[in-house]
Amino acid sequence: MNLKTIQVVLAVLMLCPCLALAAQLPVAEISSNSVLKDKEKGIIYEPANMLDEKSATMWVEGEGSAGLGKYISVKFASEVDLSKFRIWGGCFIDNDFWKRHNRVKALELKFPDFTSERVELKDVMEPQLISLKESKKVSSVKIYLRDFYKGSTWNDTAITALEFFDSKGPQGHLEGLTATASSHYADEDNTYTADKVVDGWFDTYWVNGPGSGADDHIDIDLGGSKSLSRFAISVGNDATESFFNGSNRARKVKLRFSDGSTQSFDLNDKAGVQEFALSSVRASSVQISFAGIIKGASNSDFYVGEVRFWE
Ligand SMILES: [Ca+2]
Ligand SMILES: [Ca+2]
Repeated sequence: MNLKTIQVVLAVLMLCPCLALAAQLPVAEISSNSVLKDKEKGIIYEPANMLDEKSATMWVEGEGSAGLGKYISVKFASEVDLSKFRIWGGCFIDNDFWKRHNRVKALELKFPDFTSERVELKDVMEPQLISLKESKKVSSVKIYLRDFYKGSTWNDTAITALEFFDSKGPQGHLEGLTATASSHYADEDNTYTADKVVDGWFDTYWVNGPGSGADDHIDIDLGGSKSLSRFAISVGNDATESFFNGSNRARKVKLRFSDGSTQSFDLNDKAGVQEFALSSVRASSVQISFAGIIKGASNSDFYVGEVRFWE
């Protein structure tokens, strides 16, 4: 196991505490026989980018063509019951970039027992959950690019994220949450609105409006009454260490649940997602506020990348 492989496994394990319960299948190694390298910008569009839960990182095939016939090779940590996979086909930075790149139209999954299955994707900027005709007991799979929707600018086919599941998945953190906030940093493109804390990407952020963040709150609608057991949050701009230190963070996070109860947690002043076990509580919404604000070195913008809840 090389260092990169270990990093991928660790990243997946840290992001998915639910793994012990299966549902999402841990990937031990991901590679491709075609990778785009932008030497000028020093960017490698490597396959591990599909596992990092970031919208601005992706795998891109490195051919002059659209890369048809090239493949992604996935090795699981053990033998798994592969039943479904979820794919973010194309470049998910924003709608403009999504249209400019090729999108995936058809894939062929080849299994170690020499069987295969072709699947078709819609041309929509949304994750697509694909169920296999029958679940396969495998420790690896190869995924071939078979067809594409043509981008308006670049003949590059991108995949931003991939997830694999057994028949029980997806069964991780709650999905389909909505969020509003007491304020947000206003720019033309609505880059920093509250919905960014529940969009699944660690590299998209809610940023507060005026003030340090101490007077702000985020309201999460859970989409129904849920029995909550666990909570995770990513506070601060974690794009780089200097961005992280440059902006405001917080020492404490407080959750006020729709039943009126509250729970507070101490935050470490470090980039990345932090997880907490909740005292069991049933709620349909949660208001999140912050205390113990740490001043940024270069600005007083308060960032939150993601908020997650588990039943
Ligand atoms: Ca990514
Ligand atoms: Ca986000």
